[in-house]
Amino acid sequence: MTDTIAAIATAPGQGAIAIVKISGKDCLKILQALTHRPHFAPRKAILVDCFEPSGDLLDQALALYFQAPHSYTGEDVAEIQCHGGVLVARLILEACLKAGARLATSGEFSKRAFFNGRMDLSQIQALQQLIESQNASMAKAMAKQLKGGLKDFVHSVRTALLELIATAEVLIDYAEEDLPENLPEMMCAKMRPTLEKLQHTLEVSKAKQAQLEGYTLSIVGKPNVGKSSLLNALLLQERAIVSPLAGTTRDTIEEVIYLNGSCVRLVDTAGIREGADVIESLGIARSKARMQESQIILALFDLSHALDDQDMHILDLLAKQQDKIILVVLNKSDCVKKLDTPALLEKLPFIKAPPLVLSAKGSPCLPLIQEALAPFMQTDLPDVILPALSQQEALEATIAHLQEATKPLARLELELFAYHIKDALESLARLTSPYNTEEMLGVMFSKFCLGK
Ligand SMILES: Nc1nc2c(ncn2[C@@H]2O[C@H](COP(=O)(O)OP(=O)(O)O)[C@@H](O)[C@H]2O)c(=O)[nH]1
Ligand SMILES: [Mg+2]
Repeated sequence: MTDTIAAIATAPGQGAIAIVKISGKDCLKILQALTHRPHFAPRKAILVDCFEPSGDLLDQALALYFQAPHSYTGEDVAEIQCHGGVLVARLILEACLKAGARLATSGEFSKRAFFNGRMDLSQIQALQQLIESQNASMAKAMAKQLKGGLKDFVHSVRTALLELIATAEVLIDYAEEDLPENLPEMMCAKMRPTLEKLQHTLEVSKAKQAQLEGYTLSIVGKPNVGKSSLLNALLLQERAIVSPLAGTTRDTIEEVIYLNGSCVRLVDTAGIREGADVIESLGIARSKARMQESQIILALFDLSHALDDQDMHILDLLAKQQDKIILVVLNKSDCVKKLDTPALLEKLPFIKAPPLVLSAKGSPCLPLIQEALAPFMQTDLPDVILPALSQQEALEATIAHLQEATKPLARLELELFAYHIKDALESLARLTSPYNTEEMLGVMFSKFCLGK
């Protein structure tokens, strides 16, 4: 970490501004070479001209200088906010490299922040999840953890476990006959709130996993019920081809919309039916696979037709997807009704939500779907949530060690009890402090984008 690193921190593309970041001891020197300006007051936005080493002017930009240790990485840091687009930031970065910086690797700024004690592992992870978050509540929860919410949680559990060890160690010095009779119960009772807290956090974290990743919603039904029409209505654009010919949609069509505070990937699928040709059959297989991967299914039926074998086949498929959020949508409400709705619903006793009656062709569908799904997409999140698998594993290990600790208690083996609690403490520490191997840190930071 002795060299100075630089990278473009913003996404490539036609944005209005782009940011080049520099960190390391030569930061000021590079800034001076780039701008021909001798002095930079820390934490002040300064309008600068940026030059190539040849002397050619590259851009007019805003430069910000942060003096170590008061910076993101804990080192000298500079940010150059230049004009966006694909080229300007690249040229400025190249000028920085020519002036002595080295191109940063993915996540290297955050890695330096970590090694310089600016952030612990829980905060680094929260930061990554904040960037990845597809859901407003998850993003808010991660922002709290970035500020240290998870660190505080770990600290409170740690304090409780240390107290347990302290109690055990005092009692170890007692002769066996002097130990309180109810010792196992007493210690278990002392441990219980912590154990319950950890178990609850683990449960919630697993259950809310999908919220970090956003939802996938697939629109399924037999051909011609109006799936593509509904997709178009939800996207407010003619994205999919709509036609009265059965089998028009042969591939899955996917677009992301923002619904009830979440990014939702909408999937329009090929109508599911028997006896389709080879290409359509491939599309149907894909539809079924996407349906299985979805968290939400809109099951479409056509009000203008009586229930037939193809609908029955859809009903069979739905019966195998009972763990999902399924909404029955009765389409073509503008037509003469031939569908026996009560008979249909009778076959779907596992669906809790009332069916939604609409016309994909005629009426605005987005508010209706949004409202119908709102109760199932509720996003109350606790302050502490651990979306990363490695975090959940650390929590699981902590819980397992605590459970293991109760066994020697029954035999009044306090040393062994304390030993297991120490193991629990070690597992818990994986949430906030360095992993013991460089390799694991490497894996973690490599997931970061360049410039973070
Ligand atoms: N009357 C009426 N026709 C509809 C409605 N929704 C779709 N259609 C028509 O039904 C046919 C099939 O629609 P499409 O969206 O391609 O169905 P898909 O095969 O399920 O994707 C087209 O002719 C649509 O115009 C609706 O709400 N009312
Ligand atoms: Mg279609």
